[in-house]
Amino acid sequence: MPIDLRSDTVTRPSTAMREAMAHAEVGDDVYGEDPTVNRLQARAAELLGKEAALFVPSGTMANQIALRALSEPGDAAIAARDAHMVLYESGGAAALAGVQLVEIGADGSFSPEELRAAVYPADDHFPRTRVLLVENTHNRSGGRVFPFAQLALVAEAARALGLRMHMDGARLFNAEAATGIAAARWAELFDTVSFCLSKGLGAPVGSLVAGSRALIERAHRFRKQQGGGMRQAGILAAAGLFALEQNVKRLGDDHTHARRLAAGLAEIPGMVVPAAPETNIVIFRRANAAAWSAALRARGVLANPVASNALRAVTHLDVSSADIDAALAIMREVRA
Ligand code: TLP
Repeated sequence: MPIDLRSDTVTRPSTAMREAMAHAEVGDDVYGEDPTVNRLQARAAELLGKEAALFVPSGTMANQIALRALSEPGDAAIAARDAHMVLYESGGAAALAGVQLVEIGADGSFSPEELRAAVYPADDHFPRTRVLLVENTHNRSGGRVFPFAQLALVAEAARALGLRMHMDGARLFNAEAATGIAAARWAELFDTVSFCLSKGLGAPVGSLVAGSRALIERAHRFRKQQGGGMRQAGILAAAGLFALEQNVKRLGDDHTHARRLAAGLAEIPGMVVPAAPETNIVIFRRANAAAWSAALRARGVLANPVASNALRAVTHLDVSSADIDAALAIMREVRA
């Protein structure tokens, strides 16, 4: 088996998780009759301190239906530079919500001043700026956490500007593990919050989006419209419930592994690790990233290039501390 550091999405369900899936009680969720989906949605709402939550197939759909629920076509939404919703959702904001995105800040965060400066004037020439999108942790900057005190100020400014707020919390529980600030406290600042079960939490499929009952009812309609109405989805929700029960508490291990990996990489000549990882993502610079990645692959270590001179390595529950040592030993040897 290769040591797969391409993403925390590559995890495979454990035997115990598969057991839970095999025994899940199921029904038709389009009729709202799947008891396991209903339990997962209630648990997610409770964890995030929201009235309701909706189970969806992917983080991308969670983000897209939340944006669609918070806006109308022709609106503008402000997002952190290089957010997943800007870079990696196939233009979904434009295609599905009809929303124009405006990027601000750096490394996943920004100030209230930067936010205010990005809002279009109230004039019929301009799109109406209606939504603020925050990604926490921020993937492309190496799993950075949005500093909580700064985010509280940003949220206050956003409210004063009449903006609605969505958090792409695909890795929200990593932010919780890194800061000790509970997911519900982060979520309190937002109208809608999504998180993924299929990344560091180790489930095969699924994300949730949470918010007020009214917003989740509206999101429910858009889930159906975008083809996300699933039937006996309890078999997947059972994996999600298992993940929330068993795998949130171990996320700190992934962060320890990421820091060890980053420290080891920083000692290899030609490698630049711009910042110590705060969570489970290490972005590092090296010339000829694609060629080096291919040479690593031949030795059984997988890490994706994210630019001509940068790579990403992500730790997760299928990577042990011995795997980190083995990966580093190979990374020291491989030249390209
Ligand atoms: N990110 C994936 C790729 O799409 C880049 C990865 O390997 O990291 N929000 C954030 C912050 C994400 O990182 C991702 C997935 C998503 C949303 C989308 O989740 P899925 O893949 O379930 O649609």
